[in-house]
Amino acid sequence: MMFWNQEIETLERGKLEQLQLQRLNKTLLQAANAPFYKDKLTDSAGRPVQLKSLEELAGLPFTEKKDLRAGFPYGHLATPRRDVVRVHVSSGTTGVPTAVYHTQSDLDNWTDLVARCLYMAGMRADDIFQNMIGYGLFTGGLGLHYGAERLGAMVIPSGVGNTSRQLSLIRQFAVSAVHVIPSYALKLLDSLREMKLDPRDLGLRLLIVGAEPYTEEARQRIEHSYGAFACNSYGLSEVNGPGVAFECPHKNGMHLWEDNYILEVINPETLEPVADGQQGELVLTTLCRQAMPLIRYRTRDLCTVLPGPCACGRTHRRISRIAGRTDDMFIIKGVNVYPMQVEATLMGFKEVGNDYVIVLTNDGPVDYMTVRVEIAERYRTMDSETMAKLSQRLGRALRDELLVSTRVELLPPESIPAVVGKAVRVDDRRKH
Ligand code: ADP
Ligand code: K
Ligand code: ZN
Repeated sequence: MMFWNQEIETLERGKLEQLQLQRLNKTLLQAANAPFYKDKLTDSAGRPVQLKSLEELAGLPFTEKKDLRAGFPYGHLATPRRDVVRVHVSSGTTGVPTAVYHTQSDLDNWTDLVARCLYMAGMRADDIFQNMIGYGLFTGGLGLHYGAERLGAMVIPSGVGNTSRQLSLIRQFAVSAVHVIPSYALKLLDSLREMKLDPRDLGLRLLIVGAEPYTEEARQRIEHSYGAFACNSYGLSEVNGPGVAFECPHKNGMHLWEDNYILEVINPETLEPVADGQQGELVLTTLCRQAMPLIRYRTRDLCTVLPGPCACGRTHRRISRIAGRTDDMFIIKGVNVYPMQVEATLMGFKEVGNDYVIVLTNDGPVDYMTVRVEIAERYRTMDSETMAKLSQRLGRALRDELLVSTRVELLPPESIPAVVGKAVRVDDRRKH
């Protein structure tokens, strides 16, 4: 058996779209119970908005992160409070928090989606799965936890931190699959080396890697180092968390589950749809949620829809790796730069180690970009002349890719301190 739910995963496009329309209209009725959508989803005569075709969705307004903030805490809740059994709250470090609510049926559905993803990636009931990711308000922990349990795998809820404990658990229980964020999967390689352990000897066969942007180059490094399939996992709390889009073993983009979400890709400036294959902002409409349906939610994540069918037989369309978030972009000397462009260049060099940070500074009106990057352990003893040449080569490669001159500062392995949770790629110290 290749599928968790063959009928849904391979549903013929026409039928899938019929199902979407039917679920969309149900969602519109449900959403209208939320204070935020009440007026937006009723016409002038007070009748609920219902659509005759999926194309008509483009006529409805977007929902944005700032709307969720403005509505905090209950503005987007579409069920009576007594039906809610879980809430996830965003960190709020960048401003007002946002809350996302789930009924029991929402949680069951989310769990089933995650199980579908994991099954697609090759996880089975005989796998031993270590969930090395934050539990609690962050959705990555509980989301993967329940999904893997549903599938029947044995779950070790190790959470984040305490690297030596994590590694002992992996070895003691002969763990076969883990869930990690990419920056930690790379950092872990340094710890393994220090402990004189070969990452391949851990015996992992599957790494579920997601929660933050990373490049194909970083994935290949992870796969090669651990000798395992590093499967890309995408999701966001606002529309559940993990389980939105996931790679199949063909590794050609992530299937986005269109029985649960309607996907659009728009130009973030004009808000017009872009063609398949062109990069834009992913916009999602939920189709199965009760407590907190979202209509045309602007994710701020940039990707493309990949044209053509996938050899695995699933009919749900695929999105590319996320190129970055619209809010990760920085402007330097008038040029727009995404951290992932820097990562893609760096990770292409075998001399480059496992962590980097982009530092932005200024001298009056002139901005400078410095890429501080660790060198790989086996090049630690490089002489100063070779070092200078390497930093020149990196500088040139970055300039060719970004069209901005960049200073490169080479650091010994492990000099950039580890952070708990998602990596911070840009340190903007500019004062204007
Ligand atoms: P926060 O917004 O606080 O980071 P979330 O946990 O909801 O909280 O994070 C979701 C975001 O993480 C996505 O919108 C996306 O930017 C990023 N993300 C998640 N998975 C991936 C992935 N596989 N590739 C790139 N970015 C990802
Ligand atoms: K089991
Ligand atoms: Zn596929």
